[in-house]
Amino acid sequence: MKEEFEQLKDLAQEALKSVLDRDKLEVLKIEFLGRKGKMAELMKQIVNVADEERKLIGALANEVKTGLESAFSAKEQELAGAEEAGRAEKEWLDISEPGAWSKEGHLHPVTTAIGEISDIFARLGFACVRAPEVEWDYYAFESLNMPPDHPARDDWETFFIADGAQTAQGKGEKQGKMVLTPHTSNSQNREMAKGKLPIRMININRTYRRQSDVSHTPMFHQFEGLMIDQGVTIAHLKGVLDYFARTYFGAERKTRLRPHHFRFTEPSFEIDISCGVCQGHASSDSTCRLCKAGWLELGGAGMVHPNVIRAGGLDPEKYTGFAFGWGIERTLMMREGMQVDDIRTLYRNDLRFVKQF
Ligand code: FA5
Repeated sequence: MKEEFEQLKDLAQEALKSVLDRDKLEVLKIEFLGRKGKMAELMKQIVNVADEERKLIGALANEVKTGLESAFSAKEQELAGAEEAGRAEKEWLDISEPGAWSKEGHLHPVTTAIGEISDIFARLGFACVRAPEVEWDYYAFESLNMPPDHPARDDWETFFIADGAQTAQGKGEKQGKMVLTPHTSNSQNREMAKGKLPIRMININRTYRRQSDVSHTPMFHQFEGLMIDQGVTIAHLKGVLDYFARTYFGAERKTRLRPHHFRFTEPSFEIDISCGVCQGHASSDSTCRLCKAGWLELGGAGMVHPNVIRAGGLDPEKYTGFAFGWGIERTLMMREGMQVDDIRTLYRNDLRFVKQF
């Protein structure tokens, strides 16, 4: 039996040499040292050995078993050490490396423009006010010298949202239909009716019209300026518009006032600015996708009509004033370097576009 124990020892030690991971080591350990393993099987046979040799064989068996147990535990430690070293190599952390920044959003260019425009007018003492987006016909049209069946109202291509006769019941408000306000001029009568003079206000709001093409969106923003006091003249209007154009667009951009007709101002103008896409070079011979003949219309302006001042509860003999209403998107598009040749791009939610600003 002596040889058999010696062979078992050699066999186990040979097998140990080729083991490379702890799972295989465990399997091998069970095979040799487990309860039903090779070592246990061999030890069971010691009872068959002659009495005079049994003590000797027993001692040898114990020696082989202890030797193998030590060899297995040494291998175990060796493999654990190697695993640890491998993990340290794979999982090391450079704590001096800069962290990964999370993506930061920013304001939409239209929102930024609204902030900048408000700031410029604030410097001239124009306070921000807000008139409703869902508005009574009265404030959107009638108080602005446009009676219900006046053809001029067709120009505004309005979204009507409810039958005013029903909606207004019991509310004590000025009646008429309800509309999504097609312009910010609905703030004029509301501001005058507050009776606090002089008025220098800016109303920036969303406005709605049934239009969609390269220079029109169904929802857009306007800013409305209104100044009412004694002795306000067209020279004040011109000064304010020029100050805004120079501050927002830069001294090199040109503006022009074109005679126009609005029911709520007299005289009335349209304000144009030289186009930032073609730099004002388009003419009837050379075309620009965005503008007409080098100019883009930004908005309207004029001296507030006496009927509108009267509707606001003020005396037009005593008070005069000017008003203007511009589109924010168009204003933004005309800015140096914007190069946006389709207004709808602003609202397509394409991050490749928005991230440029
Ligand atoms: C008006 O809305 C007048 N309320 C402006 C006004 C105010 C005149 C006070 C006199 C006194 P108009 O319809 O022209 O005017 O529109 C003004 C500006 O809004 C346009 O010049 C343009 O810049 C912008 N605008 C109009 N419709 C759209 C649209 N569908 N999409 C984008 N911008 C638009």
